Amino acid sequence: MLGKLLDFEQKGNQICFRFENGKAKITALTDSVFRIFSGNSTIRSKAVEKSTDRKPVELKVYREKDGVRISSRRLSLLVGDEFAVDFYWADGRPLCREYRGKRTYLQEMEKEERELMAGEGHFLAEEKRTHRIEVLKAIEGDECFYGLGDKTGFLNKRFYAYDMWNTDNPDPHVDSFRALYKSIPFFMARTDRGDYGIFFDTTYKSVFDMGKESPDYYYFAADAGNLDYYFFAGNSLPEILTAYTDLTGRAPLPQIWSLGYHQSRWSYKTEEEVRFIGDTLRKLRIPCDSIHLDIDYMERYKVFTWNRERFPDPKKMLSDLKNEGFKIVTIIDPGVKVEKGYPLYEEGMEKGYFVVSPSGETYVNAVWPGDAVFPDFGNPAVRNWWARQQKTLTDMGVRGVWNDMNEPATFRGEIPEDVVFSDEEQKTDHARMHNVYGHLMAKATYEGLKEADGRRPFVITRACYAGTQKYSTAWTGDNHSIWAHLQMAVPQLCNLSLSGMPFVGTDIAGFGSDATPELLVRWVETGCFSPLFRNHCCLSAVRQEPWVFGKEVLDIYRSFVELRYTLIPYYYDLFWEEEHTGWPILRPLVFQYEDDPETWEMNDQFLIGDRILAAPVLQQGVRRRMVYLPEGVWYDFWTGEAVSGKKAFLRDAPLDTCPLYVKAGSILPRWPVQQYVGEKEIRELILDVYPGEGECFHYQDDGETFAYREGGYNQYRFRIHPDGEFEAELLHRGYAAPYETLLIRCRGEETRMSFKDCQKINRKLW
Ligand code: MIG
Repeated sequence: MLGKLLDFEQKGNQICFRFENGKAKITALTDSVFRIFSGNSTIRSKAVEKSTDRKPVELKVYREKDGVRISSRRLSLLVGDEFAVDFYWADGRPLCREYRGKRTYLQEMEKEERELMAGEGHFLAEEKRTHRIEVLKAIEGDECFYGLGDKTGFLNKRFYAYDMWNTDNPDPHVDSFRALYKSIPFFMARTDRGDYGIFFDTTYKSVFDMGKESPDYYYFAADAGNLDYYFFAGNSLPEILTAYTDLTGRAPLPQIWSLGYHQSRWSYKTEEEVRFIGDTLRKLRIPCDSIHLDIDYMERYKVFTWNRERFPDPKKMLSDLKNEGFKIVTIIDPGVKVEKGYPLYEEGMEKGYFVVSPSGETYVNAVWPGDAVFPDFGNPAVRNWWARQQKTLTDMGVRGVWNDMNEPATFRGEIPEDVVFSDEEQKTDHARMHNVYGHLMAKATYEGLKEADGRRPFVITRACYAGTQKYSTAWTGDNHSIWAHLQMAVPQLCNLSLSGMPFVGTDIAGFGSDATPELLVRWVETGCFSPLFRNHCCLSAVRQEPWVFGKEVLDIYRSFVELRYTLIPYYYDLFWEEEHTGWPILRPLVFQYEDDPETWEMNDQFLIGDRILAAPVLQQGVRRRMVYLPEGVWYDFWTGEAVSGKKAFLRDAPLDTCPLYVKAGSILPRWPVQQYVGEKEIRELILDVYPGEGECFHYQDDGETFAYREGGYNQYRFRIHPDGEFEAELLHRGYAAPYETLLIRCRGEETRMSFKDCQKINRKLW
């Protein structure tokens, strides 16, 4: 396409190339992060909001026989004809090279065969073979690919192909799906030659074929937009994720209550029902911080309204629930009902805030309220307008906003690609803005909540693009109450985590289809560890609140919600760490132990931070399972037994047990069980110490404001040494209510220590 490489010119970190048929450039962000670009530079990234101008990078650039060599201290790139870019380590070992052969297309069907198959009802993906932009990279060893957002299937994406096109498909999501609600065109490759990541920053529909078409190469491609990708080289997956999230942003520290339990259903339809849910949770002593209101709280599905027949006094209801410790989260869809006299519709029409068809009239499709129009979130004025609407919710006492249907999903077919959307000051089309529609809606919601409420916004979104983590948490949409979806939850959440989205969860016990008692139990045993911990369910499905299947299920359910509440300080520490490093909360084993090949395809175990390993039961009727522990000594969370790792073994897992292991040398900060975060004033920190060598940085603040950004937090360091010596120290004091005592639990013994004066403590524990 670009043809022969003619010449180049270096300006600081940037090298511009002239080819026979066009221009291209490569920019060094650091000595291991490079941006590869060719195209129309007026498109502004939606993922990368901060400037990519970085400190000068020491580069040597010179002509070689096969092209232009760019060497940094860590990497060496060879740029050749057709803008082929090979990445080598500085010592010459190859890391990721362009595939120079021809593509070997997958078998094509005759037109007649396609028609016959379609006639029988087979769904056939459109066959599109070549793309305007195609980057082919060689597969040269035992590459594993991770990331790519919320795709179905397993952890390792090698041999599968996906589309990046935000899609709402209510059928049960299975391995063969090419797209779901989120488009995060970023993956990491673990190879024998080192690790790297690639972020193809295009909002247009793109394709990622990770070796399905051919075992010799993988490719990413698109038909519009720029050739624009970032290459991150690293010694480890954590290093690459840090670099990727440095570029696209990190999830900010959340309000701590949002780490508690959320109860939801489509829908709690009346004030009476919402109060009943709240009362029942408290009566049965199931800790819970939040109840979610689905579309039926609105008046005929009109966003930012309340149905006053069903909810006569929402302000009073929310305030009563607040006194019981409940925060209310309300759903908001993007579609605005077409209705004369509905202020949001009228105002948006008057100001031209809705997307229009190419001939200029407002584009109408249908969603829940019937005919609806769609805010043009690419226009900053529309985002501000939408942001201001959040105040109508916060004024009622709403504490979080749940953005649904923002792919955008529509009932009368997908919005045509040529419908006119804004991209900031430019006019463009749906094809360019589709994949960022939810991202921009979440951004407007975040900013509106921040302005109206002042506290850290709590937003949940279904559709995402790369970088949405800066504004919102996400859930995996309409899963089903089937065992296959409980199994898929583990790799799906791990891959979202590896795509820069740490605050994620599935609908506990499944959305569509009907849960069984056993499925609910096993799902809460797994899902209580997801950062976003919400039980949610479809209108048409049997109820799945914790109490509906009787006492045995309820007692087990409660015990896992309680377990989560005791671990909230640990989760909060992990979010603090994530805001600084980009490391997620849920981690596949490969993230911490990539030198161990056993971890590369581990789909049924995961880590919570670096200290806890969960091996949940994911199959019906199973009462024991195989557990694999990586190197080192681990302690069985339930029995305290020490087990040495690098081996697999069978562990009993009766219905009330999720096998859990804690790494030797871990210190787990814990709190007593509360019915909601903040129910008790906690001035004592529990520290579970697991013998070995390790340290724990523990973080504490007011749990809701941005004061921490000005130093309003406490940070502690706890250490355990192999000889039993324990140390505690307050490293940073900026929050007025530090812990007064520490309760140390180790080897079955409890030791309480005064920490009143925040003096440095040294104590022998054994
Ligand atoms: O197509 O608001 O994924 O969580 O309960 C249904 C009703 C629209 C889809 C969401 C689901 C929510 C439901 N919504």
